[in-house]
Amino acid sequence: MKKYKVAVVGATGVVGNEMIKMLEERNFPVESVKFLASARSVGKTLKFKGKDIPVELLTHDSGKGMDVALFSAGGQTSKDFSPSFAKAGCFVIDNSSAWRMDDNCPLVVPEVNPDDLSKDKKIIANPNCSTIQMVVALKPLHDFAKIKRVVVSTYQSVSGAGSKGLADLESQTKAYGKGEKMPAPAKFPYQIAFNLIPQIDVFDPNGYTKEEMKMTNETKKIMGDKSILVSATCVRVPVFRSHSESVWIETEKELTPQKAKELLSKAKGIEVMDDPEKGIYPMPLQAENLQKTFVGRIRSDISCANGLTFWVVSDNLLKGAALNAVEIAEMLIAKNIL
Ligand code: NAP
Ligand code: 3JN
Repeated sequence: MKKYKVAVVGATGVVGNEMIKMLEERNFPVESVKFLASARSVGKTLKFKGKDIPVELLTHDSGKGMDVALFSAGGQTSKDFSPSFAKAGCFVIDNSSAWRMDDNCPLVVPEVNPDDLSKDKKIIANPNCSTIQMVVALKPLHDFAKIKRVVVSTYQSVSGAGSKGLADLESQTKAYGKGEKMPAPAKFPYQIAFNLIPQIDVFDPNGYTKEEMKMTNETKKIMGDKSILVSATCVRVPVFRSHSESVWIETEKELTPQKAKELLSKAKGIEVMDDPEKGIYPMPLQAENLQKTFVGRIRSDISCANGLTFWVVSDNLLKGAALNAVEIAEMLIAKNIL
């Protein structure tokens, strides 16, 4: 089997760390790895399959000789450096929002739109975590009943906000437990422990946040259907890992909960956990470190015709970020593009 030279850009970050683990766990055919980050990290080493790999400084020459690079170093770094990787012939799979809405860049969830990948499109965007887990569940339902409208509320864990987000929840919870003065938040605008913050990212003039508008715009592009209407409310919750979503859809054709369960049970990447009488439904703690998207609480909306509502949970650092990126690379290989 052919093996590939793989770069991880932002290797020292929360998502970068998961990318390295996914490459290892999924036994991605690696010939060599290169771990890249900022000047702050030069001198550090990271483990790959038991070996110490030095972290190198990201430069415009870093892509030379590489086959594929997984980027998770923020939008500006991606805007600055992805083009030089692509020019060197290296495929870039970027986790930031930098390229998602660019018409020349595919925005891909392998279960939904693998055919958007092509040889000549070297920069590929990985969608936002909240979008990914939602479209994995929407796709089989859309193919059967055509979704007209989606109303979604998210319950997003602090790991979506990186290492400072994780540190805020940990330090605030510890301080509360010890009866100490609450430390000032380092990442979020307010205390997150024992609280909910109905703001993720900054507000747009239309009253939605940028995170919410990502869900609207990315869903249309991935599903290849501009007519799907999406209204999102994104909320940060005091959970370390895994995002949860309450999703409501209105379909053109009738879709019973039984049919939805059947379609979702057969869909790749999904596990239906839906037995309310036994108290079985997905929860963020149970989804942690797992590679599936879990769906439960599937029921008809009693307030309107052709309405269906359900609950979706997935590990935001895996399917929402690192796993989807590695699956895109695997799909490039399966399609003989890489
Ligand atoms: P993080 O823990 O803060 O890590 C940031 C990483 O980027 C670190 O490795 C950092 O290197 C590197 N970096 C920052 N500036 C750099 C520069 N100028 N040159 C090279 N490397 C640089 O953040 P994270 O949670 O892993 O998230 C990273 C990015 O992934 C986010 O900004 C976002 O764009 C994307 N993300 C996407 C999703 C999604 O929904 N798919 C979810 C979360 C994050 P140093 O350690 O050297 O500073
Ligand atoms: O907050 C979350 O749960 C997900 C955050 C994603 C994120 C964080 C910082 C910058 C993104 C993203 O992937 O949309 C970005 C970005 O715009 O690149």
